Amino acid sequence: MSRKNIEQQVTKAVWSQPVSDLHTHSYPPKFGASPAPGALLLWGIDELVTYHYLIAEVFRVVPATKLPYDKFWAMRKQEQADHIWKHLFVGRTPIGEACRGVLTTLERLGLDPNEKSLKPYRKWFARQDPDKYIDKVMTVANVDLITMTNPVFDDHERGLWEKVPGIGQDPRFAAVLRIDPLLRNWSGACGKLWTWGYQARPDFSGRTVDEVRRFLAYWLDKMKAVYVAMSLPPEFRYPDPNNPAGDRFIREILMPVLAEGRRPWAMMIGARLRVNPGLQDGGDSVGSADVMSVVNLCRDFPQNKFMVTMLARENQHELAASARKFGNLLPFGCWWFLNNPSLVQEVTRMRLELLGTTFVPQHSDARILDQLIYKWEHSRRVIAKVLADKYVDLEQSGFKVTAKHIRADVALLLRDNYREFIGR
Ligand code: FIX
Ligand code: ZN
Repeated sequence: MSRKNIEQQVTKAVWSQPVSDLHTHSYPPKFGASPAPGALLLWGIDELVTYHYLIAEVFRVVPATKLPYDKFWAMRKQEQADHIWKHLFVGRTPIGEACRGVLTTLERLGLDPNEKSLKPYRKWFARQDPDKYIDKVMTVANVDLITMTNPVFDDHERGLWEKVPGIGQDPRFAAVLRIDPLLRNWSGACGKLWTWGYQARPDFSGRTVDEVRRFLAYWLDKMKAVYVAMSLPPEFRYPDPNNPAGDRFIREILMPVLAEGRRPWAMMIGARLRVNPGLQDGGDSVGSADVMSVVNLCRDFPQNKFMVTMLARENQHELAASARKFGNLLPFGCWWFLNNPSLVQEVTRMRLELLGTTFVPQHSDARILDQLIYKWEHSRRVIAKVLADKYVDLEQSGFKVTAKHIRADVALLLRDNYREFIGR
C-alpha cells in the first residue's frame, strides 16, 4: 500500500471505530444535570469554559494578586465563564490545548467558535435536553461507552446511589468504584466505614479484613462496577515499609476481592494534590512516581489485572518496558498533563514500538460531557498519524499491510483491549 493509501485507510478506520472510553468523570442525567445545584452531569458552555484546566490558565493572565482566588470563587458560574472567555479566548489567542478543545467542541456542534461573547452559545445550549444531548455528544464523538468515576467516599454521590432507583442502569455508562481514601487516608477511611456499619479499625484488629472486603463487595455489586480505581501520589510504593497498613489493605483485602470478581485495579499514579489550594481542582500537579511498585504488584499478584496510567512524562518509557514483562499489566491513556498532541504522539509511538497493539492509547478524562467531542477528535488525529507512520515502516520491511489489518488494530486500540480487560 502507498503512504497515501495507508493514510486514507487509517483515517477511515480511526474515525469510524467507536471508542469505549476507559475513564471519564461524566454521568447520566439521574445524577443531576447542571446547572441544578449539586449536579454531577456537567455539560454546556459555562461548564466547558470553567473547566479546571482553564481556571488554572486564566490565573496566569489575571493573577490572584489582581483577582483573589476567593473573589473568583464567589462569582457566579456565568461570571467566571465570561472572565475566562474574555481573557483566554478574546484578549489572547486560544492556542493552548484546553482552549483549543472548547473551540473544537463548538465547531463540531455546528457553532461558530469565533464569538466574542458567550451569549449566542448559551442560547443554543439552553435549547438542549441533557438526556438527548448525551446521545448527540456520543454520536459526534463516536463514543459507544462512557466509563464513569464513582467516588464512594463522596457523601453526595454515595447518597444518590443509595436513594435514586435505577441510578446506575443507563446502558451508555459503566460504573467504576473509586476508593482513593483507602490508600491515601486509611485511618480516616476506617472511621467513615465504621459509621456506615463496617467494623473497620486502622490497626486491622477484630474483623477489619472481612468487614472492608464486605464493603468493597457490596459496592462493586451495587454499582456493577467494571473496575476499581485509585489516584495515587508520586510517593506511592509497594511494598511500603512506611505504610504497613497500605500493604495489608492491598494484600489481604483489595487483591483477593478483585481477583474473585476478575476485576482490574486501575492505578492512576503521580497526582500531587492541591499544590495550589486556591485553584481547587485546578490546583493539582504532577510528580515522578515509582514504576517498580507497579512491577512488584504485577509479579506478586499474577491472578490480578492492573490498568495503569502514570502522570509524569518521565515514567512512560519504564511503564511501557515493564508492561512487556507482565501480561496482567495494561498501560492506558495519556493522562491530564500528558494529554497534549506532542506528548500523545511521543507516548503512543513508543508504546506501539514496544507493545504492538496491546495497550489502550487514550481515555478522555472528560469532566464535562461535551469534552468527549474534542478529547477524542484531538486524540484520534494524533493516533491516526502515528499509526500511519508505523504501517509505512511495516511496508518498508516487506509486510503487506491491508485495510483489514488496520481496522482490526484500531478496534483493539480504541475499544476491544479495554472491553476484553474488563470482560465486557
Ligand atoms: O484523579 C483523577 O481522576 C484525575 O483525572 C482528576 O482528578 C483530574 O482533575 C482530571 O480530571 C484530569 O484530567
Ligand atoms: Zn480522572
